[in-house]
Amino acid sequence: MRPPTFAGQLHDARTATAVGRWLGAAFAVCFVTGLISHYLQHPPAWIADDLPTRPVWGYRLTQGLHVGTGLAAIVLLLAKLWTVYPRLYVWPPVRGFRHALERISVALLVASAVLQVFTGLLNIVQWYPWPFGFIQTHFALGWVVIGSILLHIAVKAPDIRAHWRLSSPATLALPAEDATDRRSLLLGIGAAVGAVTLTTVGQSFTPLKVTDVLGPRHPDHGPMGLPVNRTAAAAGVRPDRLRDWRLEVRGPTPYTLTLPELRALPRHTARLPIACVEGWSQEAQWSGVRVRDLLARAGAPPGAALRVTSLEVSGSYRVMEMGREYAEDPLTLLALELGGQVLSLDHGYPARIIAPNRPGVLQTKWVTLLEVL
Ligand SMILES: Nc1nc2c(c(=O)[nH]1)N[C@H]1C(S)=C(S)[C@@H](COP(=O)(O)O)O[C@H]1N2
Ligand SMILES: [Mo]
Repeated sequence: MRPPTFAGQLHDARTATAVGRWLGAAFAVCFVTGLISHYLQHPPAWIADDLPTRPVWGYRLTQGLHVGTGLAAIVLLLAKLWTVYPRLYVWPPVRGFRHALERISVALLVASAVLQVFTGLLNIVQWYPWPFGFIQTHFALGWVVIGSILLHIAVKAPDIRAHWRLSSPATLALPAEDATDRRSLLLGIGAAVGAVTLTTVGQSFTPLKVTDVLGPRHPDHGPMGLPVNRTAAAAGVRPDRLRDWRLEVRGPTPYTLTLPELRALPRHTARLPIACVEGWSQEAQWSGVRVRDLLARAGAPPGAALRVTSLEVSGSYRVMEMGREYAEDPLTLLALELGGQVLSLDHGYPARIIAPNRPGVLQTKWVTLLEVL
């Protein structure tokens, strides 16, 4: 078999370097913000009590960046694969041990990066056409991707260095007429990244919400002007199950409150965002009872952590644990109202948690039990 020849001139090291550094930057931001997200949502025991509750919009920013750079990486990855795909036809396919290792590392990088960005994309539209759990796989694969990128950079360092600058001798040695085509290609890729970003970033960056036409969520669309990730119906929370709702608080001096009793307690108001791990976020005004007041009334010792249980029948977010920093924070509320109105059933009526700088999945709705830990 004879390898095909390629008429296109832009499958060279200069183009690969130019696209590769944007892709590398996108993956780097995506990886770091992904780690932040993971450790806020699943903190190891030794940091669970010391997570930062400020800035209140911290998770909103990092998760917006995570999904934004992940979407940009899809475009950049496709462009980069187009640039380098003629290498698939290199003949002979393996020239020796070192070359074989290099090709295996590229195969690992391509496979893990493609799988990572596309499963991430399907996750933000909540479509899971695979048998494995998304969160653990996405987390593990993140390490594989970042490791294989570092390996790739190390292996390609001489090429990258030689083509880093337009004025590098190796770049100047390339045919001059390609420079114009390359500029057009890079402009096209930039325009595509810009278009993807502009049409989706408004789902968390609300100043651009008017251009959010392709984001899975619009920050204003939903009951009470706020999106809903999982409705009461989807969570199996039926209105008739709420008729004799009570808040039970377990601690050294346990107690139970009816809804009128809970409503009679001192109220506080906080402007805090809900920032979903799937990328959308929106700020809102919440009012309710401070969690730390509820814990103090149960005789909780200072610095106690908390377990919160929803009356949702089943689901991964039925039970949530909250470390000391959140439990003590004056902005952490058992919210009863949103925007001055009683919570709707989909937003967690009669009571839901809202805490600063926390992933949306931990803002438990339909709360019925608090346990001092
Ligand atoms: N009990 C319970 N609480 C929950 C969820 C859930 O599935 N069950 N979903 C969470 C998720 S993923 C998000 S993003 C927020 C969204 O809150 P909202 O629907 O009021 O906007 O609720 C959180 N609280
Ligand atoms: Mo979410």
